[in-house]
Amino acid sequence: MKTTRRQFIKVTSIGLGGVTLAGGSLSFLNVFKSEKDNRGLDMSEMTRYPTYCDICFWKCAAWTYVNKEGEIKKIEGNEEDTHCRGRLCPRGTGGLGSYYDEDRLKTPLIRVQDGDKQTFREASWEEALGLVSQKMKEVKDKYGPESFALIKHGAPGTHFEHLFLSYGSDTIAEPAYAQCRGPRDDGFKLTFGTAVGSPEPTDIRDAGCLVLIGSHIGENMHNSQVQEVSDAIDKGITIITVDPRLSTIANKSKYWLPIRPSTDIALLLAWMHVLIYEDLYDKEYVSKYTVGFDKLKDHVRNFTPEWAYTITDIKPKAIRDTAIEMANAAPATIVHPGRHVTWYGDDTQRSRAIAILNALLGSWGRRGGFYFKDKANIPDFPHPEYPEPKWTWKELSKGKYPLVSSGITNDVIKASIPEEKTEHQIKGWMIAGTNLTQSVPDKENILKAIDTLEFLVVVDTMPMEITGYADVILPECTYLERYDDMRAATWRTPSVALRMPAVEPKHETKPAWWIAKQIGERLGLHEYYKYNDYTEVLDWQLKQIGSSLEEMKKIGVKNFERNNDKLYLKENEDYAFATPSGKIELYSQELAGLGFDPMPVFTQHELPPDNYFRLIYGRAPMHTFSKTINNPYLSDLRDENHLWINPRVAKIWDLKQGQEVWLKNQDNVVSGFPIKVRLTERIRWDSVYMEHGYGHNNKKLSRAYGKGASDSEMMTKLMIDPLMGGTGLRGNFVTIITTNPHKNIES
Ligand SMILES: Nc1nc2c(c(=O)[nH]1)N[C@H]1C(S)=C(S)[C@@H](COP(=O)(O)OP(=O)(O)OC[C@H]3O[C@@H](n4cnc5c(=O)[nH]c(N)nc54)[C@H](O)[C@@H]3O)O[C@H]1N2
Ligand SMILES: Nc1nc2c(c(=O)[nH]1)N[C@H]1C(S)=C(S)[C@@H](COP(=O)(O)OP(=O)(O)OC[C@H]3O[C@@H](n4cnc5c(=O)[nH]c(N)nc54)[C@H](O)[C@@H]3O)O[C@H]1N2
Ligand code: SF4
Ligand SMILES: [Mo]
Repeated sequence: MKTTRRQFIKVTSIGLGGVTLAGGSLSFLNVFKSEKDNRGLDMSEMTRYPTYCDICFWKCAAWTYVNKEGEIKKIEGNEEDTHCRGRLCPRGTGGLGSYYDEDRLKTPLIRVQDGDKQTFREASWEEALGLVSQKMKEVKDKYGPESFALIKHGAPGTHFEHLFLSYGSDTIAEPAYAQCRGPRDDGFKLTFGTAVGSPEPTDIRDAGCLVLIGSHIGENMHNSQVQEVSDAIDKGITIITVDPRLSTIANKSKYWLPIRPSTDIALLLAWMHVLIYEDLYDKEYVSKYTVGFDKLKDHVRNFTPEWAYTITDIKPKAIRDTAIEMANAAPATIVHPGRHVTWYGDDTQRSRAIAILNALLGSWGRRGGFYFKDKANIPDFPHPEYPEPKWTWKELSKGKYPLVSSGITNDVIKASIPEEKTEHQIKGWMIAGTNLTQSVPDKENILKAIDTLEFLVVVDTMPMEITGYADVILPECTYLERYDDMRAATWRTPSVALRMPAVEPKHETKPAWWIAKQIGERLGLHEYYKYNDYTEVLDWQLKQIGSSLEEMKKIGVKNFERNNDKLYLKENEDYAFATPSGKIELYSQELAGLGFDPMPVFTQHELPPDNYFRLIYGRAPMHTFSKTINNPYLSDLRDENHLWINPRVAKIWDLKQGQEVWLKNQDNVVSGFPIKVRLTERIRWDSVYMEHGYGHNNKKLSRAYGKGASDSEMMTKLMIDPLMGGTGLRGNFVTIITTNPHKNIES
């Protein structure tokens, strides 16, 4: 087998015809508000099995319904579950499409050389697992286990993490950090001593005012969060949305502030200025719980709304009025920390500014602000200590980014390119549950790394782009066909939820726990796998917390009393925050010590050059990233994205509604596929917007191939956060091409 110069293998799949769901396509709102049985299914004929949804990371507990013929008919929210309150979002309801998708990976595949062409051939599990463990052994013997990296996301991650730690490698990274919420969690930790975490401990149900900086809740479909916002709207909450685009939630807000993209820190500083200089902040809270107030007051002295207006495009009156709204509702005011916050490279500082604003409003630890979260502590199944690796992900990033707190995908990628001459070299990758070329904006380096890796194994459910580069593809079964770890996420009250198979795995697919164990045993790590079946692990763990697998199979989700009675701070109570000073750090001594700005400052970022627009992007409500675009039911809801353009711009450019255009970015990268124009006043003139996840270029994805354009493809400029290594994605500019730039090279 040739292991260098991997060609990306595209094989046109043989279509088996779309699988249809009784009752036709899913309607977005109807599904979200669906009543049981609205498709006339005879429920008495069904058996239900508990699961928690895997279509996104909100992990709603649900029931999978299977008929007498053993067919999955529907998935419904578990009424007892706080994450979903009995209702799934459209993606969760359409989740069974991931099971029925005829394009699924079906058997292990091994790359082979056929003349000058490379292709995949089907292989038995025995052969594929043998090859993976042989390669892992080889890398361990030649370079040390640390040189085999795991890049993972989501459910399969924990199973392979255990495998890698047992094998001796903690060279582990995932896009959820440097491409998602890393800067937010690090920024809040610097300020309050606690990361925000997931789900966010925002007490929206009791909030009087909600400020959303970009966060497009409603398109960002995190279930109970959307439900709490929706209830709060009914109760008359004041929403202030800062977004260059009239998002769904901006449309429901009392104030929409269509900010010039990249200038949010100026607005945040001006809000601080108004709260402090107009005496609107929570004085008692600030004096009792914070340090550095006088320095902050000095710092924001000149950051008036008039100053911010010239930068942000937001009128001084709007800035004052919204600050007053926040103060009026405080402490039941939430300045939402956001979630995908890797925007402009100063994201930890923007998150700090958001945290500081919340501190001035006294909302951390207060009803209607942020509650103190709690969770069920599930112990690890007993195993020997993990061996101590000689180096880990930390050594790849720590010297560069002093506050890095999790593995950075881009640093793992860099350390896999010999020309980069990094101190530690990576030779093999396992990729599980992340479509790296769509989710990590470093395609050139990804391809360079892949070109020289000694071995690449991908564990996925679908023939996604990343599988095209693998030496071995291991097909995982979907979440509806497997056990996984218990869900024990943080919340107002602790809970656990079980995922169990509703049906046997289709084709030759297998669960991640099984794949990891098989590889582990081939590597001689039997001591770390002292069970025959994962049910033994789950039952043991559940028994430690007063439940059992038998009980959980019946109820699916179990709610517990809080371990700690403190949901909010008590009136005037003494409280030590987990920061170096024990206080909320408005001024960060830690940042000052590291030579960084101890309080957030505004930096002017580059604005789009003439004839270019800033490329901004967000979520399609019925899709999750790139992974659901091929889902038969969800693709039915929206199978392509559109390019939002302001009509005034369109007039100058002579663009028509629905017209196909191509994009070219500042580095002359041209989009592979066209995207249709959507003319709308809902976007500023200086930006264009598209939903992330589309523009698949693997022909094996029969529904998703060539539909819409990929935002990732246009992201060749990264704005790196010097504190923690986050990759800001919004510094890319695009111009519009109206004639097909690929015409001459198309076959
Ligand atoms: N349906 C659905 N829901 C999801 C997901 C999904 O894939 N599908 N993914 C989940 C995950 S993992 C995450 S991290 C979250 C992400 O969701 P959020 O954290 O809510 O969203 P962001 O990606 O930060 O922001 C997108 C919004 O920012 C606006 N924006 C662009 N530039 C700027 C700017 O400079 N300033 C301001 N103020 N706004 C700007 C865009 O117009 C857009 O409305 O969504 C979660 N929910
Ligand atoms: N351009 C751009 N890049 C982004 C973002 C953006 O908005 N725009 N968003 C960023 C954010 S916030 C996040 S959180 C990341 C998300 O990044 P990723 O998690 O990488 O998202 P996906 O592209 O959906 O890739 C998920 C992969 O997991 C596979 N998969 C699905 N289910 C299973 C399963 O059960 N088992 C296994 N083994 N595999 C499975 C899918 O087929 C797919 O290949 O992307 C980040 N990158
Ligand atoms: S929010 Fe939707 S997609 Fe995410 S876990 Fe819940 S039901 Fe599934
Ligand atoms: Mo994310």
